[in-house]
Amino acid sequence: MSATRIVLLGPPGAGKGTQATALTQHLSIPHISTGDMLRAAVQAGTPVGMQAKAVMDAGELVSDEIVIGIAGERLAEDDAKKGFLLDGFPRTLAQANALEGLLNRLGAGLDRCLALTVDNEAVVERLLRRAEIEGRADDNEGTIRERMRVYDAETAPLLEFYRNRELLTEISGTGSVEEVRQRVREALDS
Ligand code: B4P
Repeated sequence: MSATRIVLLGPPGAGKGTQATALTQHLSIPHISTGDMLRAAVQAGTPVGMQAKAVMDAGELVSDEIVIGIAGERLAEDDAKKGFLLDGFPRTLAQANALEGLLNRLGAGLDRCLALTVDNEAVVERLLRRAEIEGRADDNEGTIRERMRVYDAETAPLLEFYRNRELLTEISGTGSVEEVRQRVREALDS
């Protein structure tokens, strides 16, 4: 089977992490989440984690330099040769251009960009529910709204970027986790 290389886009709380977990198990490819990698760095107290913590807690984006560095290192690992699903990366045009350059150098293009779309208020509710369960420092209402503003300003332009490359498929993220999972699979099969 040829490698499958997917970018998963969506605003905070759209269900990226949730759908990525199911999809990567289904496709047997690694799930690469820059959010998870950054949280692990914070937890471990590494220099990257120490720089990222305050930025993440405020709902802002960690610098392109740091994120491109950690994503690039992860994509160079052996298991990513069979494909990957990128969750939460790229999040800026600079990151998207860096990813394109990196994949060009590896002689490997992206196959698809899946973008989950959801209503803003539904997202706030989901993330506040997660706050009760997981207690993530960036899941409070003020920070959630800031993350949504940052998404609109910095990440939403990537929809156009991938549409222009004829890689974009938009999928409604509204409904149960299972309903969204079904839509994602149908989109990939089409
Ligand atoms: P992320 O970890 O990517 O956080 P996120 O946008 O909140 O998405 P997440 O995957 O966690 O949530 P999901 O939608 O699955 O990033 C965190 C921070 O790290 C960023 O704010 C930034 O500071 C930094 N960062 C990460 N990548 C970066 C980059 N490339 N550049 C710069 N900075 C970067 O799910 C949310 C909740 O909804 C879950 O509780 C889930 O159970 C629930 N849910 C999912 N689907 C549902 C459904 N269908 N119905 C009901 N609930 C659902």
